[in-house]
Order: sequence, then structure tokens, then C-alpha cells
Amino acid sequence: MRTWTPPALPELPGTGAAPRLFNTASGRMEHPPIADERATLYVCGITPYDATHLGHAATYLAFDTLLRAWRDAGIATVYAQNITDVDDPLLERAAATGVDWRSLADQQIALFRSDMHRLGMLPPDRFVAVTERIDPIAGAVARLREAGLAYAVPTAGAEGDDLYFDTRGAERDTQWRLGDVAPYDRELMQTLSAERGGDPEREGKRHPLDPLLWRAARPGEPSWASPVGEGRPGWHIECSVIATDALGPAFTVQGGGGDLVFPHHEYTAAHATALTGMPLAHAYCHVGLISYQGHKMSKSLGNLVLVSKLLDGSHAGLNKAADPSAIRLGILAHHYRSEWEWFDGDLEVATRRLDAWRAGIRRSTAQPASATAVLQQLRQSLANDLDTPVMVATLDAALDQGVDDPELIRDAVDALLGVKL
Ligand code: 5CA
Ligand code: ZN
Repeated sequence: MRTWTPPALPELPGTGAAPRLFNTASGRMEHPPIADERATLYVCGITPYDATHLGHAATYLAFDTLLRAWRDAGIATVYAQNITDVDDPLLERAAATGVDWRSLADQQIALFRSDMHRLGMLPPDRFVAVTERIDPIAGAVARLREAGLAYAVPTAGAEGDDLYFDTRGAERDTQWRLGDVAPYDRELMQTLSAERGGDPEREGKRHPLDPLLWRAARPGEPSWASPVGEGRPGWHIECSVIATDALGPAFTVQGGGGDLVFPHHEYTAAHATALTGMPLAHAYCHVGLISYQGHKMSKSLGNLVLVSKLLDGSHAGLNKAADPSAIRLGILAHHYRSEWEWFDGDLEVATRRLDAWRAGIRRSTAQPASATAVLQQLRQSLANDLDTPVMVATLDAALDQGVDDPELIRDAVDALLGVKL
């Protein structure tokens, strides 16, 4: 898929350190190993039916910050992101609104692209929609079936059988074990599976958590002919195949929002390990979920703050268009791993901070802060699990005092935080 024009990153003197990151899978801070000075990142992309809300923006901004940290440390990056452009919620929304699913997806992908561009996000190097990879995904399902790790569940009303992944078989035959990514007990896994697209109650499965690999064609649903029958891909196998095709196995970081830890990232890792004999990624990093009006921001509840509506000033209660740098600052004021609620007043707070920084950078004072020292502090915080709230506090203080090299601070804030002063 076409992406968007990348923002220009100013060059900074010297280099930062490779960031240490919290790895959900190990529960520890780690420096994921980086081979050949090249970090590889996969971030789970949107299901294009109600993009782009601030929760999405927070997730992509966290990984945009990670890419900036790696680049500042002199590490080359390869970044891949998928688009789940065929899946139940998208098809349900299309049916409910009487819109063709393909047009709905295309329209939402275009909006996402424009929102990401306006927010100054680094674009993925590989931006891959599921519908562009049906053959390799079906091929992977066929290989799992040959390996004895996929089995059929008879399916009334479909043209063939649905295929499921055999959790116990994978634990027996591969290096992957249930719980490798998600540090949860079985009961919680079962609850989350039911809430997040799984079907633990379905009859005929070998294990309640076994996830769908291939959904046999149903009347009225899009489907593709394949060696595993006419149908469409399950959710986790899509990311296993797109990620390992784009980046190879054992890439540096698998990322997404905290709602993806289980079952999605657990089973994306399971499928990939079964297919390649290698782990999916070295570290699994997750962004805290953003709430609005007391609940997790989600398309199903409808409590959304849409980036496009902030940017054009049409979000309820706004009287002018938001500055993209203010939206970034409103998010970056929170640590990416914390769960927090967006209040409508947050944009005003962020805009005031941005105005104060823009005024502060031009302020000449008798005892200005050393821009070199400020840059060093920013780099230290960035390397410490992307501690953007501390970076923001450092800049509040420095720009209140005035700085001895405004150009350096302007470039640093642009390169590291994507905020334009
Ligand atoms: N297409 C799948 C991933 S393969 C998906 O989860 N799509 S999504 O559109 O629902 O979400 C896109 C990304 O935004 C995911 O990484 C998801 O974890 C993240 N996300 C969704 N809601 C929130 C939220 N409220 N706060 C933070 N991140 C969120
Ligand atoms: Zn995914």
C-alpha cells in the first residue's frame, strides 16, 4: 500500500543511546538485541472502519518515538505495519451502513494516511494490507496443516471447513509455549479470547483457546480460492505472515496497543514460531489504552476523539483547528505505557504549553540554559523506555529559563518529539 511523505528529521550533533524498553513477554526492561546496526519493528495496524482515533494515534506515536530514538542512536530502522482490511468488524460495519466493505476500507485507509501525515509520523517502509497477501497467508495455513498443527472444524452453512490452530500440538512440537508473550492465567486468557475475536465456546475445537486460521466462505462474505479452500484469513496468522515476510523472523520489536497482548500477539508469535522455527520478535512492547468519557476509546462504544476532527476543528466543543504539534504534546505528556483518559481540556493545556515553548525559545535572558546539556537530558530520558513526560518537563524548565542555542533546541524537539517550535 502507498504510505505518506515522511517528515524531514533535522540532524543533531552526536548520538543518543539505544533505548531500553519494557518487554511485556519477560516483564523486564531490556535492550533488545540489534543485529548489524539495524532495528526492525512491526506495529499492528488499523482495521479500517473508524480511523483514526486518539487511541490509535497514541499507539503509533509511541512507536514513532521509538523509531526516532533508534535513528538518533545511529541505528538504521525497518518498519512494517499491516492493515486488517478484511475482518468481521469491518464487514459488520459495512453491512450495517449499507456501504461496500472495500469502499469503506479504502476510504478509511485514505483518512488514516492523511491523519498520520498531518501528525508528522514516520511512515512504515512496508505498509501491507491483508488482501494484498492472501496467497502467502493461505500457503502458511497449508504448511501448518501439513505439520499437523491445523485441523478442520465442520462448519454448517459454509462451503468448506474452518481451520483452527492446535495449541497443544504447538506446545508439543515447537519452542512456543502458551503464555510466552502474555503473562496471564488461563481464566483471564479465556475471558480475553471471548472479548477479542476468539470463540472459546465453539464446539469441535481441541482446546478452547485454539484460534481460527482460515474461515471457510459464507454466503455474502468476501472470500478467495486457496489450497486450504475458499475462504479468508484468520486474524493472527495475517500478522505472523506479513511481519515475517517484511522483516524476517526474530525481529527487534513487535508493537501495538495493550489490547493486543492476548490473544493476538500470543498467537501471532505461536504461528510464526511454528512456521519458521524461530521466535517472532525479541521484545513485545505495548501502549496503555486511552479512555474518553470514562471508558476505553473504542469504535464499538463510539466514544471517539477523531484526529481528523481535532485537526479541522470540528470535534465537539472546539472553536479552532488543533495544531498537530499540540496533539502530539497532549499525548507525549503521558508515558506510553500508562493508561490514561483524554479530557477535552487536554488540547488547550497542550496548546498553551506549545505557545509557551514557542515564546520561550526566542527569549533572551542573562542566564540561559545550555542547549547542549538540555539535549543530553532529552536523550537520556528517551533512552529510558521513551520517558517523554520527563522530556516535556525538561523542556518546560529550559524554555522557561531561555536557552543559549535556540536552533539546537528547535532541531532537537523536532527530531526527537516531532514537535515544531
Ligand atoms: N488491525 C488490528 C491489529 S492487527 C487492530 O487492532 N486494529 S485497530 O484499528 O483496532 O487498532 C489499531 C491499533 O491501535 C492497534 O495497535 C491497537 O492496539 C491500538 N489501539 C486501539 N484502541 C486503542 C486505545 N484506546 N488506546 C491505545 N491504543 C489503541
Ligand atoms: Zn496485528
